[in-house]
Amino acid sequence: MDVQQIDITASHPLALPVGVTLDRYIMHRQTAFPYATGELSQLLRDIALAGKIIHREVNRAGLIDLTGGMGVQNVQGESQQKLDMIANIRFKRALTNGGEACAIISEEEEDIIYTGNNHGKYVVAMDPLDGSSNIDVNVSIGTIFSIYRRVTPIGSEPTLADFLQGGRRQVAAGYILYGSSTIMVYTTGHSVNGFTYDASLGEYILSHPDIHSPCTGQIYSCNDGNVDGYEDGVKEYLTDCRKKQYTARYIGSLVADFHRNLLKGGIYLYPPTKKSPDGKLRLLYEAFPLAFLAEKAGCLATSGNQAILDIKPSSLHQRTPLYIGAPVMVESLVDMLT
Ligand code: FDP
Repeated sequence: MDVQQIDITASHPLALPVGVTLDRYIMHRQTAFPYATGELSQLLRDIALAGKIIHREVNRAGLIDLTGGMGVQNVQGESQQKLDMIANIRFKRALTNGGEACAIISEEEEDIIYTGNNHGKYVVAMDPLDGSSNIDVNVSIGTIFSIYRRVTPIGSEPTLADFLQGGRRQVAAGYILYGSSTIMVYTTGHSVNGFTYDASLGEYILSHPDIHSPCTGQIYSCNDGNVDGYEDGVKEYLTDCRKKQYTARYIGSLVADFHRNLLKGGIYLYPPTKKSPDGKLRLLYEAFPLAFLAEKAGCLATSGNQAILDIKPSSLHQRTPLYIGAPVMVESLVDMLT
């Protein structure tokens, strides 16, 4: 039988490279810093691994009875969904087994979670699965994480002080969005990069290198049902957006709304409301990580009277108003606040 020879050169479609994997990227970045020990790299890999497991669970949730509530409330007084609990367990396990995190705080638990790795140099604040109200209806949800180098001595038991350092002390922050595809976006304080998960390979592939957000945009994102309770400046800003015929887009999953606006240019607003006079979103594991990442991508994040990253945290589950997105839009909103 004649075997036909196919000439597969490097430019042939069959020979195209799959791209840079997250592991390779992390390793490459690590070698750029001569004193890097690899512990932060390992921590990021642990988070990415837990993200793969959540991706799997989210994708089959409707098939294996993972939708719906647990019938209990979390520390925030919100009803806990099965996937919330599963994500919490997965992340705790990945970070505990990975060995680099000495403690974790999570939206799902009131107190500090001690991993037992007292020799670990890092602490992690996280919302394992954000956007719970979207879980049962196949709408995008996400994980948000924030990493600090501990301030207590290595070998000792971590304390509250390790978590209340302030947003500018984060060494890395990011999110994993489980959407039409799963993407992990993070920064270690330099560039912001996005890695799309290829489930057939089991690898995240660099798909959004060096993200720079547009300096302005035409999308505004807030819960319109709450507008009556917003302060006058916010109402005025929204009226202005409507006059300019901007586009209203609100998924109700912070990660998804943030990600869209980061790429397309826009502003996300969660002002104080009658129900949540201090704002709804949590400072340590929602606002801080997204603000850190936003600033590195050229955006701004404010509570209305100060930069989110300048807020001095005082408790683990503290809330804050949040206005985050394209700098021109955030600045013009702030100008209208009294
Ligand atoms: P959820 O309560 O569904 O977990 O983090 C809280 C959050 O979602 C954000 O993801 C989302 O942007 C916001 O709350 C939605 O709140 P509203 O339903 O009040 O708009």
